[in-house]
Amino acid sequence: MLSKSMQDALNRQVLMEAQSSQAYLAMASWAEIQPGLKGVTEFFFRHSDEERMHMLKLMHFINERGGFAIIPQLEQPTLTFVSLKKAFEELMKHELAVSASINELVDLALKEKDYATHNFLQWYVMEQMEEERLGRECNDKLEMIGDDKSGLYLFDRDIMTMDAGGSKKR
Ligand code: OFO
Repeated sequence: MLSKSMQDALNRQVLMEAQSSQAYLAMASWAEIQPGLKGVTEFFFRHSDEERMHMLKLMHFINERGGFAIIPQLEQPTLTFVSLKKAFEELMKHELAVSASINELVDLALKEKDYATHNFLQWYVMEQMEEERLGRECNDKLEMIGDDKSGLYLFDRDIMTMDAGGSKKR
């Protein structure tokens, strides 16, 4: 059985994953109307779906452990970006905030000696490591590319084969 404090904290994470999904959905819609960003568009759509899956996984866990998963109200995410680089910088900032939030949940689980939740959260710890790695890789490449159009062309092509968040692990 989840404690009230753990249940509330997990529900805050449900909100965070839902916000992540919305944020990447907005990036996908923006990318879709930019010329030549087909690969990036697919990447963001896929990433948005993965965040929704992260949210659902949390919801099932909360409900299965005697709690009640709350469907959160969402804020409108950023809709437009001055450049692809800015969109990926935002993605990276977002992922770092999610990692910090997961770490706080792990802390709380340990403090409460809630080992089942602690064990459940390890999947998210690994997932965030992967997402941070991927975010950093994209940001580094875009930094290198700058305004070079052929570099952007290759980035868009390559991102189609990059793992958008460890989907192989599921
Ligand atoms: Fe849910 O993994 Fe990113 O945010």
